[in-house]
Amino acid sequence: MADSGPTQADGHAGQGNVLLVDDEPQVLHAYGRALRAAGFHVIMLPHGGTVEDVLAKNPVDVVVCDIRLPGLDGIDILKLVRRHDPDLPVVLMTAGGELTSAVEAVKHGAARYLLKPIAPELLCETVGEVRRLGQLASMQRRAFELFGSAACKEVNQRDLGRRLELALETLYMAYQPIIRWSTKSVFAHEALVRTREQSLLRPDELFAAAETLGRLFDVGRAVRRLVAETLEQTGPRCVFVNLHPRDLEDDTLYAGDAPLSAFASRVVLEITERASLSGIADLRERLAGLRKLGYRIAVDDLGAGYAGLNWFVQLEPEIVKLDMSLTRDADAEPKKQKLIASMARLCRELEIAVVAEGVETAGERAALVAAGCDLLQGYLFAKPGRPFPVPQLDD
Ligand code: G
Ligand code: MN
Repeated sequence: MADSGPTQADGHAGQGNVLLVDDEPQVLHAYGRALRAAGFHVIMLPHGGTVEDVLAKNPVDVVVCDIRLPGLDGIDILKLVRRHDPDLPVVLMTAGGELTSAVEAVKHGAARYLLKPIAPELLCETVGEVRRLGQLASMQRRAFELFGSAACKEVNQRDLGRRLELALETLYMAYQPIIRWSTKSVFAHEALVRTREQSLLRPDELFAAAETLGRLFDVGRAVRRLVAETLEQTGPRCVFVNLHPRDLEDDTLYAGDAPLSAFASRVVLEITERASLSGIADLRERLAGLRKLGYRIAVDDLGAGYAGLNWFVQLEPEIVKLDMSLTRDADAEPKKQKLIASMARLCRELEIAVVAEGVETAGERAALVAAGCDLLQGYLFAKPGRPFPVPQLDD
């Protein structure tokens, strides 16, 4: 059918490609001519049935479309164009002042709404203008795709700063008892950092956020201040405090007037074996400084990381804490139990105290005790809680 196919009206396409849809042949040709004269390349359609096909095959910059058409009307075409390209401008034309259609047209994102008869200059000017708007829109979209993720990151970073601030404001310490099984008594408590900021509930998330923002020291200082406040209010208790390896570089840790320094003789600083100590300048002097204040040092999570002999030699820990991966199912795995027994024996010979962490079952407890571990910590006795949870010490 000759009248259902697109009619190519070749001009030089310097001004861009226009898809013109109108069911009145004279109007179609008159507007087509005007646009061509203004330098547009024009594809003319007498109805909307093939719009999708034409859009798929031709680079179209602007769609100019009558609102009243047989079959698909202007609004249908507008919706169809939006699905195809969010930035392709559509100019709708109508003979009457159909207000509802005008409102709908705007709602669906028509760029302009023109009342017929339309002066050729106004048509060309409008098409030229919306074409530029469309180009601008697609450029900004491309820019967002290219650089927007960086911008998003920046926003997230800002958001992260706010969330870390909230986390610091709502920081508190939970305490979990460490049991001396032979006397069924509490040997010490481990202080574990907690926050009410929902997005940073897990300590590893909290520390990752602090590290990203270069605020690790702020977390460490807050922890030590909170522990000091609690120690000030209680009797002679020993508390284990986790130290981020980078905290060793915080000079306030060594200050005699720092909040926790007053209680150093009651504090064991845990340094995890999961992290590296390499790169910490003057480690030996720093450790000596801590001991001079009265702190003892524990290797945390032993068996979970890569600490070698050198690490032990450097830290000379008073205490080691066996990682809970060693504790887990120790009663069901004789090899594990043997390994724990060897480690406990070596530590005894070196006069290093051993704490087995993560004890969850009576079976694990029995296996650990049989392997020579007397200091035990885990959910079996008490979960971490407000100072100070009462442990369950029944057999
Ligand atoms: O790395 P560190 O040993 O400091 O980690 C102690 C963490 O282990 C705390 O978050 C504490 O809540 C958790 N924890 C303590 N006891 C148990 C336990 O018996 N089982 C498990 N799965 N986790 C425990
Ligand atoms: Mn710990």
